[in-house]
Amino acid sequence: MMLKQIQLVSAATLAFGLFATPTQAASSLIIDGTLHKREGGTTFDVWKFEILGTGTFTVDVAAYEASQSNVTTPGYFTNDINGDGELTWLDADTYFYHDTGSIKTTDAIFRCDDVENNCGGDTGASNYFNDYTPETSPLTRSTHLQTETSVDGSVHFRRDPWYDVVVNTPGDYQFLIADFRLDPAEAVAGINTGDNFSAPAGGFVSPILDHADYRVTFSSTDMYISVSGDTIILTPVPEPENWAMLLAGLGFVGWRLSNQAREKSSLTFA
Ligand SMILES: [Ca+2]
Ligand SMILES: [Ca+2]
Ligand SMILES: [Ca+2]
Ligand SMILES: [Ca+2]
Repeated sequence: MMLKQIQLVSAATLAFGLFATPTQAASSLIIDGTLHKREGGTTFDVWKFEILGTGTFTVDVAAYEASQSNVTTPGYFTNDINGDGELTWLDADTYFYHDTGSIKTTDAIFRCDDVENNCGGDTGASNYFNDYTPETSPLTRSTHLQTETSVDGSVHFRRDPWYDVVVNTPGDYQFLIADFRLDPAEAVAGINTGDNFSAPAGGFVSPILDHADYRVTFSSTDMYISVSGDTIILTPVPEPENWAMLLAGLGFVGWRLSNQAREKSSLTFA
């Protein structure tokens, strides 16, 4: 079951902020979800991405709700991310695919598993699929660094992917989130084969092993982010000169509406 929570700025505030300082424009979207243990493996979630122009956005995953399994280990820390009173362990692994109506191995674009691990490597070229490289990929990603401080409440954030995506080619894509590792063949088959949620070695009574929660924060400074059902929509923020035209157009519409209202009221009261 997927739950969506949208952080919205009022249109008036956003328009004013953009007009005053276009480079400060910010939009973000938080999605929550739960993966489940099934016979043969674990489930994964697919979120569709409708990207309507070029730009950049950030993907920040929070999934681990405890820093480690043993409450007696120094540095033990928890964060009940979704506030459901449970602590679960999901070693999130994420992918972008083309969206051609289903999941095919030939649609896979790239993988990002952790912060600075399986998300670019030294050359930035690893974990791209189908012969894509950072130079040719329709979406290019670069991982944030372990030296950076978590900004989304990740307690084991090295294991929670955190990366920036450059949209080189707008289009329809799919964002897949899974536990540990979801090979393209497993994605096609619809089950993360042989997978278990990271079972704690000790310290927890009755650990939760049949499901695990995640939260992903998408943010952008040059694109609006919205969600409709399981489709996330990214729309480029208009350039400042286009804003002037847009606002002029809105002014014209407002003038027409007020004129119409005046005409209507004069008809009503004539
Ligand atoms: Ca994170
Ligand atoms: Ca929880
Ligand atoms: Ca991971
Ligand atoms: Ca697997």
